[in-house]
Amino acid sequence: MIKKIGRFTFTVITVATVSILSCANGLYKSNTDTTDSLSDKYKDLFHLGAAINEDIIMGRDSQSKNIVTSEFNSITPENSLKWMYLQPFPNKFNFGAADKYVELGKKNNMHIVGHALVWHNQLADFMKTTVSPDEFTNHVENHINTVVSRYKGEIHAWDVVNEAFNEDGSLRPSVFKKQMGDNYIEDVFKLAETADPDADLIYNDYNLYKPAKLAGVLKMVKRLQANGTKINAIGAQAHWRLNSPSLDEIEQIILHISELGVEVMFTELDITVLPNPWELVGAEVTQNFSKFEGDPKMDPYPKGLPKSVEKQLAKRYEDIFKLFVKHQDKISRVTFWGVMDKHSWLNDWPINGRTNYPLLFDRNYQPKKAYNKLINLIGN
Ligand code: 9MR
Repeated sequence: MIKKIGRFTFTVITVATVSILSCANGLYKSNTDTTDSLSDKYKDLFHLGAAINEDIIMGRDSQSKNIVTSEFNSITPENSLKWMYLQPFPNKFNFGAADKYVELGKKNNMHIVGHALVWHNQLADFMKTTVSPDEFTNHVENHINTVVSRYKGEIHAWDVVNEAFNEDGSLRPSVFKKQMGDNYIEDVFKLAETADPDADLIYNDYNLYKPAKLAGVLKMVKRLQANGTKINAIGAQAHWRLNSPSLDEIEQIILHISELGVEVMFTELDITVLPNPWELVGAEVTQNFSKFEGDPKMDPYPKGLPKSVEKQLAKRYEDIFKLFVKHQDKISRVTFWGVMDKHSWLNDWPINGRTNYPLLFDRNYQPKKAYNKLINLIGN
């Protein structure tokens, strides 16, 4: 028991000097005793991953990198493999960061995820201005063939298509749909399969706790299956809140997806603790919230998270993971969208410049209460 609570308590007791220095400098101390890391604890259940940014990939943030290589056994590139970075101009590929990313994963024996081949966001400008459908389709084929083949056998799983559905379950009117037609999802899954027949192929999206949206995605999966098109998993992104979605809603995602015989992945987990501007101004997602920038009501914890909220966050993570453990046979990966709070995208979305606390490691690279809850959930 002491061992379980004690990964970090243990450090404090036995190597007090080092540990005090560690905290003062904000250093993450990797595990030196025999206590398991987070991914060790969950290794028989599912992969545990983190999305990593370019500073980590390029070796400019060694403390985050130490956390990633000690605590997680899977990585996803937060931005570096998106189209606008990989192929900013027609047939001009930049593989610098992508190669380093894959090298990091291989060196540490990790489950390496590719994110994302087809997405309307962070797409190269030339794709938005290409007018002929044939030319557009050729670019998509070239992109998928070039990128997936380059990392064949090295990137184990690809987010082939990201965020293709509207909230009502209809197909988003993206440039891919416009140029390639309503069957484009199936077409690009086939291209990815041809380029690396052994890679796992994932469809990834947010808000799948909304029944109408999930229904749209499930219908697409059934169509692919009926046509013999390979699809291994649905990735539910999991950008969630302290009180929403409910555990029941999350469980429904797991049950519905697994019913189709595909794996369930929670691919972008983080939990915001900040006020939600949509509650103030309605649900219009295209709102510009810049008027809230600098408003203390919308950024209540600039100097630290109150103990009560920290506890709430830890409990929320614990409840969610209890559910994941219950359905471990259906879930193959859980990935956090980032490593430590300071670098989370949620500090700048949907309002710029706030102080958010959505992850397991704090601004000093130290594990939070939520981390301990997740470690303690699994026995030795
Ligand atoms: O975390 C990413 C952030 O750094 C980028 O600015 C943003 C641009 O849209 O994309 C973020 O990652 C997104 C992911 O690729 C797809 N699902 C939603 C994630 C959060 O926006």
